[in-house]
Amino acid sequence: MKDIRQIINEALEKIKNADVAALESVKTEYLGKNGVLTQILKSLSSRSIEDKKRIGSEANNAKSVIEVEIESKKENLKKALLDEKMREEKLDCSKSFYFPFSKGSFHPIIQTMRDISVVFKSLGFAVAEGPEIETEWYNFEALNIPESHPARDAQDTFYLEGAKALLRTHTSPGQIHVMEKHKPPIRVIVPGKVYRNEASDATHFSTFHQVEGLAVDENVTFADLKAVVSDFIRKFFRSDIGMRFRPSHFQFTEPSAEVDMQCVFCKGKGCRLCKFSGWIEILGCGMVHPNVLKSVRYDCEKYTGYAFGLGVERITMFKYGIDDIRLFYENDLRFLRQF
Ligand code: FA5
Repeated sequence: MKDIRQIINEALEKIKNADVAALESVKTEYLGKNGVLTQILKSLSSRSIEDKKRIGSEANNAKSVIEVEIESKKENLKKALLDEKMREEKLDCSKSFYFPFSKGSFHPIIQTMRDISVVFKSLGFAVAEGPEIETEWYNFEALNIPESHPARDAQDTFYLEGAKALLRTHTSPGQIHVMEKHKPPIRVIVPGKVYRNEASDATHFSTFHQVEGLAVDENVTFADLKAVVSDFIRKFFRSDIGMRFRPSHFQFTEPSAEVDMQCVFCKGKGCRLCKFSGWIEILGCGMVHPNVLKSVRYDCEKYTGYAFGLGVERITMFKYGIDDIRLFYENDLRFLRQF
């Protein structure tokens, strides 16, 4: 009894003054395989049953006392270390300091794509992505534009050399990817970069961005399309800006329409930008053509849908009053810093 009490006192004294490394040696010395207390317990085999009970219980009790003390000392040491670190690394957030770099910002096109996504998400649309390199099937055939159809010439295509692949000319192939993977009901937008082999001017560029929209379900009508597009434009521009639906033609929609916005540069009077019409086209849309639904094996008797493709550069020009699309891609910091 006396010995064990002495052992405890001795161990507690060592623990009191130990650092992290010393704690480990104390642990080995008393509780380890060949530790003092383990030896005592091992030696009991030759003793009487009464001794075994009494000394065994005292030794086990001593083991737990020492173990608890080591753990609590460890915690205290850890806390002290952390406190010291916090003291050393303390930041005075009230101090102002000189930061020699100007803050970066998102490119206006990326910012617009994010803003567009926020509005459509609020209208219940999910956001998906499609590849920029496509096959003719996704970019044309599945969209009801067969080979040798004149509609293929309407979008001058960059073909990849030696491969039967091309740079997508619009985000509409995104419709096919989504429908192949999911069953109706579908409400999705597909934002992305598109490429066309065409000459640039103030409102056209060879690389630009579109946001595709697609909704497919039972009983979807043109009225739903009109409501969603009008609601989007109101929310995006935060005003009742002049807009009109104009009948048009796309192979993948029937009926088809284009949406024009009243030219913000001349307020509809007619200028160089709107080609003196007072309106600038911002999106194409329509009811998904039954052949497109068939190409993804949807039941076109049961489901109908609408789709739209929005020009991101065009609506960014509108929002900020930018009169030349090429400004987005010149990387002139004086232009970019305004956003
Ligand atoms: C299309 O690309 C169709 N895929 C849109 C569509 C989708 C119709 C779904 C029906 C259903 P379009 O070629 O008109 O259509 O282009 C759509 C929009 O992209 C245009 O309204 C315009 O805002 C923008 N756009 C077209 N060409 C250019 C260009 N070269 N530079 C910048 N923006 C362009």
